[in-house]
Amino acid sequence: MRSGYRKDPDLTDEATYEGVRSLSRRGLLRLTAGAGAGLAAGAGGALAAAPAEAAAGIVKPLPPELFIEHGTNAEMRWEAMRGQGLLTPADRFFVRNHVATPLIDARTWRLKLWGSGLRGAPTEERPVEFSYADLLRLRAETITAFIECTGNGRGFYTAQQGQAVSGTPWRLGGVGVARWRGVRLSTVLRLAGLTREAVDILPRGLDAEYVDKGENLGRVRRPLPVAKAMKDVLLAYEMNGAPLPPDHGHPVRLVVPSWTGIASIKWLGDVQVAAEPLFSPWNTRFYRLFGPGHPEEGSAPLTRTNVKSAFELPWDAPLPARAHVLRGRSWSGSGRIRRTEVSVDGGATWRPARILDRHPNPRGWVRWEFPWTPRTAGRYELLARSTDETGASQPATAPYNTLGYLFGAVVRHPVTIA
Ligand SMILES: Nc1nc2c(c(=O)[nH]1)N[C@H]1C(S)=C(S)[C@@H](COP(=O)(O)O)O[C@H]1N2
Ligand SMILES: [Mo]
Repeated sequence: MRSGYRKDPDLTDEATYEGVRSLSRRGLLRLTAGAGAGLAAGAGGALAAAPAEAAAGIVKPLPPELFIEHGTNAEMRWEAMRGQGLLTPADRFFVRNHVATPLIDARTWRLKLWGSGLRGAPTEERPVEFSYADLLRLRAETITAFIECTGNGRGFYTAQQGQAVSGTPWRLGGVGVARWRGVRLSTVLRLAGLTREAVDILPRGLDAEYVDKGENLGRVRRPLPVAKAMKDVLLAYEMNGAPLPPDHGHPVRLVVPSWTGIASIKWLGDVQVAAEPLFSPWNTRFYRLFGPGHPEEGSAPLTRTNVKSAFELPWDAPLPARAHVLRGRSWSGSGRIRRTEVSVDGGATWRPARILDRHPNPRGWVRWEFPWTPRTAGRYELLARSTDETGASQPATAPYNTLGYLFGAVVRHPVTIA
């Protein structure tokens, strides 16, 4: 996103703020009608297609050829990206739900901002409010960015390193890249009267309260520094050119580029803005590194994701003994991928893959390919490792942490040549 920050009117001025925010009645009706029509097609279609016994709390269909179900979550099978363009279509984008997808009516939905970091310190009971139509009326921005779960690859701590960790044992399908359209969070924060004293915000979802081992932790919410909030965060209402689907945060979610997925709060309901640091279980008890080598209270809260690479192949793929072009993708929360290498002999020798995207998106992934003609039948392990623009690469082993976050080691992908 380009910075349009300075050109905006002085929105800390009350009159300007009201002028920009309030809609003419005609404009409001037009926007609401448009949004309503889009929603009927989007949400209604997904609901109608969902089988009655759909996985716990997920609205969209989860055909087994596209997804692996993990309780309230669904992981994308990597072969589902084969033949796709840069974007992950919504029908195969992974879903990570702490509880269940709520169905929210965009016409009555309001985004509420409150707290000591806003001018006049509006309270939670009397917040600054924005309707869906208000947001549609503000200048739209589009970004292409991945969202990746912090636990993506967690299953390999156990499968590859023999270590016990807690949490969903994802393979590498807890990631997707979409084109998100919405309003910059910075615009809305400034309209709401952000002060210089504000340091943290706390966006909170409208999904049900999360109960962890019998303890009610309240609704999903995770503090975000104001500095990141003002930099490149989007209040997204569209995904890949369609209204945000229910499972991905309808009507509005945050998209926090390059940061761990939990930052991108779905079904956004309210945002506390504070002049002091904020805490929730999602930046104290979860989403830090715990275990040997880490302080008792854990590492600093996790922010950027690490480098990963995946083949667009089924796990344990049976392949005929002939010429193949292996394809895959690599991504990093620290910027562009510069180099990808592949090994077809279990890591003994490596050769460069051909990067297919000439101008890699620092917030997305790159596609690559590698020709391979296996001569003998049997089981092989395919490995891919990448290096990003900061020089960060993928080690052979991921440093252990009890919650199994940030598995950035090279994954050994089994295939059988028949
Ligand atoms: N309100 C709310 N927001 C949420 C979550 C959630 O359970 N509730 N899960 C988070 C996590 S852990 C991830 S990885 C991403 C997943 O986004 P997706 O389901 O659209 O792929 O959403 C984040 N936002
Ligand atoms: Mo996540």
